[in-house]
Amino acid sequence: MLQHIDHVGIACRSLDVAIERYGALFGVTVTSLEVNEAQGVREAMLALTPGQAAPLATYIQLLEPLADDTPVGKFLAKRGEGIHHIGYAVANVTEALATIGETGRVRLIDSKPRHGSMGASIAFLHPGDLGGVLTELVEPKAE
Ligand code: MC0
Repeated sequence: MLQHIDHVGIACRSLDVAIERYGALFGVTVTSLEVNEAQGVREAMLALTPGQAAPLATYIQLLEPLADDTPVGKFLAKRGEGIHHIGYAVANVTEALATIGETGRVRLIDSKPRHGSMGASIAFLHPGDLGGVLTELVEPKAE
């Protein structure tokens, strides 16, 4: 079901500082910069495999909260900067949610897909049922 790591989400206080750091250290550049009001973030996607077709690409996703009372804002207050979640690519997020939901072993934060980075359809699974790892299913936008 899980095809590859689509992205690693990293919570940061300043997106600009984090983008500069990753560029200076690793030479990675911003593929996409977006504000996602529903998720409460300003975010940058930095491709590790530039040139790959979207379904195969892997990204570092830098996340800056839009406010303190957002998921990333609360995470920063409790834990500080660091890895916030892992996003796995799936072929069909609706089907993946249904299959995982049927197990009854994990709380589905999203029962239906939501809008994610770069036009992807996404859904989150609760970290409390996944060994403390906030897990995101990502169906990348078809090319
Ligand atoms: C919270 N917890 C985490 C966590 N965030 N554990 C691991 N990783 C995280 N990122 C833990 C807390 O430490 C706490 O554990 C418990 O979950 C409850 O935390 P809370 O601070 O009271 O927060 P809640 O319960 O209000 O919300 C937690 C929850 C939420 C994971 C349900 O953050 C959520 O819905 N996240 C999914 C959406 C999201 O993260 N959006 C931002 C990225 P203890 O042990 O103290 O009880 S948007 C994005 O990434 C998009 C745009 C994209 O990829 O395309």
